[in-house]
Amino acid sequence: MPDPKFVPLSDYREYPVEEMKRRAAEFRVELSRRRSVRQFSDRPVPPEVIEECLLAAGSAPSGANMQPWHFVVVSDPEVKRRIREAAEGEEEKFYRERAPQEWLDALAPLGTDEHKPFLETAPHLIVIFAQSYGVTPGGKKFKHYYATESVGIATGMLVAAVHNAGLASLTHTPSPMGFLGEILGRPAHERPFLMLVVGYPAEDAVVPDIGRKGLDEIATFV
Ligand code: IYR
Repeated sequence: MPDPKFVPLSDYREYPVEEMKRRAAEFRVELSRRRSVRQFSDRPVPPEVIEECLLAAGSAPSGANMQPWHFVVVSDPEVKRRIREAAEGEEEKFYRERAPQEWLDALAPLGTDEHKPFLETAPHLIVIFAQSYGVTPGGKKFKHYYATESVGIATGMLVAAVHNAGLASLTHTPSPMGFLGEILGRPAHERPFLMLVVGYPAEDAVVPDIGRKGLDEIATFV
């Protein structure tokens, strides 16, 4: 095992307390403006923006720094069409047969159904894969620690980066999602984690009239 190597923490920045408070509040307000959008414009998005957002996501912390994620950016209309077809097939079964009434009741305020036209309208679908293990160039497998947690963090950072760039997104998880690995030809050690639909919102986009929990509901201070 090689000895650990260290470098100075040269990129850290401390802010004066007042500035720290202002930055914390401003970031909170900025992130609070994010909404999950289901009506997208087909307007193209500069590819550099997607690339920057992916690099931001890839800076997430991960178990043993294994970075157990892979992002597939789908922009090809034919591949989007196949994904929509497969997703709507699963969603139809979900809404008609699989989902218990309790789940359907919980989804009612969102007004969702099996139709997913945004999977073709939006310019990009970013399919996020989690790798439960890595493979060396020689074909040897090695375990990825906390892969799910790590990929969840990276996905959250991707959602924030996309919002910060001024684009809308939707976290979408058709269930089961195995078809994504097949359509996109991903290796066996990758499982689809989530699909992020990305683009400009449609001009007439609407969002459900739902709220967020307050601090006293989401946090306890001991
Ligand atoms: N995957 C379905 C159902 C769905 C499930 C949850 I949990 C949501 O937050 C929203 C939808 C769909 O996309 O319609």
